[in-house]
Amino acid sequence: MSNTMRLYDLAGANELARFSPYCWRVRLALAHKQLPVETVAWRFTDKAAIAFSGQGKVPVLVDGDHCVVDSWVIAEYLEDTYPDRPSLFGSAVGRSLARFVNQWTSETLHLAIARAIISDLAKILHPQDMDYFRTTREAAFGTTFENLATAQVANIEALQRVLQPLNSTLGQQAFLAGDTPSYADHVAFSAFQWARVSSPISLIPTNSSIATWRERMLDAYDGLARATPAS
Ligand SMILES: N[C@@H](CCC(=O)N[C@@H](CS)C(=O)NCC(=O)O)C(=O)O
Repeated sequence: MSNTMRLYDLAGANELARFSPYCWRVRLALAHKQLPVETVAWRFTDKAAIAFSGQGKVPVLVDGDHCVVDSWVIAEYLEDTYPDRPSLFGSAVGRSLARFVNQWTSETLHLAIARAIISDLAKILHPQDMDYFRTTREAAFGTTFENLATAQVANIEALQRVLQPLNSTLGQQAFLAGDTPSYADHVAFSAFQWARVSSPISLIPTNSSIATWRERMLDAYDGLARATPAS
């Protein structure tokens, strides 16, 4: 496999605005495993650029002759292909529990965050993506971005209830994985990185356990996530 992998990574109008939570999971996993990567800025409507992967979503990771898609599949690929590097899961039990965090984040946390930030996110997209994004996401949410913007305060309040178990857990330990971060942290934190890059609104109280953990994750891996500017 090659020394430097290639990651197709979702970007906004500003090429530095890398906002995909799924791509962030992979970037943090690669940093954790100390594997260098070259990212390629990709937009939602650049389907032709990733047609070689056989599907239309990022992350797409190219490692030598291997092309791997889907963030969870990529995490398992990295863990199993590079077992001599720091582990993403720690153990078989850790892998199974990280899978739960993966599913909870994708199926519950993302929806709650999206309702709060999507009207802001729509404004940072590349112009070529704006119509596509509005059409597909308004259909998915069954309402307009304008209606979601009007309900932003209520949606942020609803998010706090979703976040309660995450907050109480992080009140008792520095990271979801314990004393140091691993893939469960990469997954959950990437949702907050998505919000940070996409929207100027504050989703969590600054004195909360999640906020303290978020700062730790922004500093992790030599400040990889912090190096991407906030919205
Ligand atoms: N299950 C996939 C989800 C990937 C995904 O939904 N990626 C979004 C960007 S965050 C995407 O590429 N969407 C393309 C589109 O909506 O057309 C994973 O974990 O990687």
